[in-house]
Amino acid sequence: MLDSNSIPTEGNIAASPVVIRFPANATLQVMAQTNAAWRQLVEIQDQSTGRVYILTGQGEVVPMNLENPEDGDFSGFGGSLPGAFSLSRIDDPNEADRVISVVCKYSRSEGGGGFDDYSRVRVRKMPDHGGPVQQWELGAEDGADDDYNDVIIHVMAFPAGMH
Ligand SMILES: [Ca+2]
Repeated sequence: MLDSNSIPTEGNIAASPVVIRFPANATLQVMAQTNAAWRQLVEIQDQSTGRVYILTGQGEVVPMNLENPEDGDFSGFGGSLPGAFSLSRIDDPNEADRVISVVCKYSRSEGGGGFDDYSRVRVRKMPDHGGPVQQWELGAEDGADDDYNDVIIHVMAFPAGMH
């Protein structure tokens, strides 16, 4: 397990799950797309709420589909963008941090299911230039060509007051 607080800003390659830690009072926006011939699946677990978000997709430059939006705790922004959703902030003052874990899998089968293989994931903490928004980019590689874009996940944490 890789904690994003302990990695440098340049690319790190990790096995799943990748862990991202951000302030609990931030709203989180997640955007995901595929660039892959094989079907891709992303499991994002919000360790504060226990909720798990399942994204699937396949093809070149295709926004991933959130399979279980009924399970979400969403804020009002971001949900109208293809491949994007936003998690509401936590107002509990005792919770300083919030953690999500991300697992990327893929399937070589043509039918449904069969997500038996784990991708490698490269994580970049994007420079914040002293600003309040924290950003991460995750690139998953399913082993076909080492370009680390089979899934691209962009995570942004907006501090309270910005949304
Ligand atoms: Ca690839």
